[in-house]
Amino acid sequence: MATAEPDINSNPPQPSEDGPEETGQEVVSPESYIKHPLQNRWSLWFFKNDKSKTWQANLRLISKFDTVEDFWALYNHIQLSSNLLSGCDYSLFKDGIEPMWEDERNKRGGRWLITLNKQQRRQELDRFWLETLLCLVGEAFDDYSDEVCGAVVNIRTKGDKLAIWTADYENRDAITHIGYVYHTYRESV
Ligand code: MGP
Repeated sequence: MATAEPDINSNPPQPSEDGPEETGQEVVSPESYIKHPLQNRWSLWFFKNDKSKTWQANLRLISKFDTVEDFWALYNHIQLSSNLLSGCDYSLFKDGIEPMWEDERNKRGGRWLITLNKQQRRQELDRFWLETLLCLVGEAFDDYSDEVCGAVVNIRTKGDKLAIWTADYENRDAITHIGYVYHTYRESV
């Protein structure tokens, strides 16, 4: 797990009237320097449609993270989906699962797909994608979160798409629950 080191030397604490004068040391709560771990480590991938290359060769791993802070650092650093060129994708998958049908964990899987109309790119795409990301990293699917492999946003001229990829097309309870939570989460935010 990645954790931040407390920077104890750069700003030595000064004894104060109400502080612990005896030792000259300030007690720093771990909350202020330990990052908040996520249940899973996640990988963010980027796809750029270069027709001279194969589909797989156009896929690039951007970064991995496993803490709340590193998720936001990455999210705030990259372009919003609505600023990407048509033909591009972002994919967020659990570490160890590649964002493609061929991966062992996806082979028997399916997806919940949301198709957007052209106006929704400007008005809703970025919010929907952020909500999708938060559902994943926040493990919003209760007992069925293990059945989630990842999520994809496709930026397309014909209409953008968002999807959550699930692991087993035969696991009816899991698929229904994941679809229900995904739908109600988006409706409620
Ligand atoms: P797409 O990017 O999922 O959707 O698939 P798009 O561009 O909206 O096209 P449509 O077919 O849904 O209308 C486009 C193409 O990319 C596919 O037909 C495949 O050739 C290729 N492709 C997409 N995915 C997700 C995969 C994958 O997982 N593995 C491989 N090998 N090719 C893929």
